Amino acid sequence: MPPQDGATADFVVVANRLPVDSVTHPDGSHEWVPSPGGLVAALSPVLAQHHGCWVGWPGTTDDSLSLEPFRTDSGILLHPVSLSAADYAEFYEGFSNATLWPLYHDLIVQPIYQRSWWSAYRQVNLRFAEEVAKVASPHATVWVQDYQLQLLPGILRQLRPDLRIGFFLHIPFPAADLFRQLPWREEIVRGLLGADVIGFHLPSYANNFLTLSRQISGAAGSHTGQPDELTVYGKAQIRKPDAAIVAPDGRRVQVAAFPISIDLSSLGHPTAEDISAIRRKLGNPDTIMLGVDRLDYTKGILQRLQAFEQLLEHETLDPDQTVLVQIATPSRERIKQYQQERARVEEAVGRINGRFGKLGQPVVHYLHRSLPKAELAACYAAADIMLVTAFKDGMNLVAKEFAAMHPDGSGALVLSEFAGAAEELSHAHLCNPHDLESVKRAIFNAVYSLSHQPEDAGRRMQALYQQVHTHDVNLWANSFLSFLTDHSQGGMS
Ligand code: ADQ
Repeated sequence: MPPQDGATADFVVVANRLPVDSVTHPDGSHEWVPSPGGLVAALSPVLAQHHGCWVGWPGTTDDSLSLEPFRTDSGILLHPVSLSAADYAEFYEGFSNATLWPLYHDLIVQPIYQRSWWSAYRQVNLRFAEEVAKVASPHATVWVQDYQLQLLPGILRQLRPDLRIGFFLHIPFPAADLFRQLPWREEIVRGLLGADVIGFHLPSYANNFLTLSRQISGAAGSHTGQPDELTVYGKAQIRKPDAAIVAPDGRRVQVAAFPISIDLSSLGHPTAEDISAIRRKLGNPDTIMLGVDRLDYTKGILQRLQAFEQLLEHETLDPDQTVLVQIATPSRERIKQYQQERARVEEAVGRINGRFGKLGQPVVHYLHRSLPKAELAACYAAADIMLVTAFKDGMNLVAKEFAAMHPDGSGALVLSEFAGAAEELSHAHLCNPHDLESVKRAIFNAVYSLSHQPEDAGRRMQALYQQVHTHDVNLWANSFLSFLTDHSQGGMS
């Protein structure tokens, strides 16, 4: 991957993270290894076709490592933006994940409003914008990703008015009354309004943004007066018209919903032997339940464990015939609330196994690590019941990955009403994670349907599979990009 000095691109993706991991070999030599993900897979064809560039932080604050731009084997230019240890603490852990993350997830924990973090957020957004301004060709299309970079569209609009700019938010957008807590609310809204198109997963998030931008009038621009009925791109029913707002500089900014999905081709294809090997390792129980999450307080892992425990306690579930596998990826481990959540989850796992396990036969199998995609796919395929009990989730790709691994209609999905995915995956056993009885009922219904109503269970899972199969991440990316092309001046053709 040789450095490519001075290269520019007519399609630029900007995300907090570059799709690479830093690997240091035993001999001390260092290498950047591409890290595959749904977003990269979906955007690779467009990036390759347009000699595209990805701008982002490479995931390390070690400034001794080379931070020159380089090309991947498939020809995508990766353009690193450096973050110091202080940036990481204040911009990433602080403002992004201890201020915005809890605020945007409906205050599951209290957001911290700290002026020094805000200042770091502004500085890092400015730095990203300067790097994008360097690599974007005249009239390039720039697609900005997620809550860490909400000021970027506005700054970029000033630095490079020739660019076509799209923004997509991967997490929920909260109700205006919650958002208005944020001391820097006008600046964030103004930053977003630098884009030509602002995309959300759901119409409700888009409507929250429209309501807010109308309330913060003057600073954020005025509404066009069109009804707030939003087109949902990439969904079967398309409702028109789109909503738009007029930015303070007179541009018309489109606001629309594009529900993200998964890359079906990168999920892996576990064999029957892979699946029975997992079931064997777990003692061949009748029912395998599975949870797969970043260890985040928004995901409702603890409540899921409590519901499982109570179902064992009341003998609704048989500990000799049921196991729960919980795979929790380490996440944001230096933030206090994440440490507390991990301690509570691990305490519950220990308690449940202490109460209901036997020697060599735990009822909860808990892994605090990331699994390779192939292994994860085998777990999805081996599981009978997937538990997705998030208190709030922009979309939740895990629910879609599970559905994709059950083309034969086997299995059942328990899904929180508060995950964006519930809007499309309405054939799941929906539950309210704030109500333990509701979670227990959904788990019970899933178990009961598999054992007593196999035809109904099969119909439900097949409907889920069809939805995911026909609405993948490529549809999402293409819908967004063609909408952006149709609703802005300039940019790539
Ligand atoms: P996340 O909060 O990270 O994403 P999610 O959508 O479920 O949540 O995506 C997690 C991804 O990580 C999945 O692809 C999953 O396979 C993978 N993963 C999780 N645990 C893993 C493990 N232990 N080992 C290996 N892989 C694991 C944010 C928003 C979501 C939104 C996405 C995409 O919070 O609401 O759906 O972005 O927009």
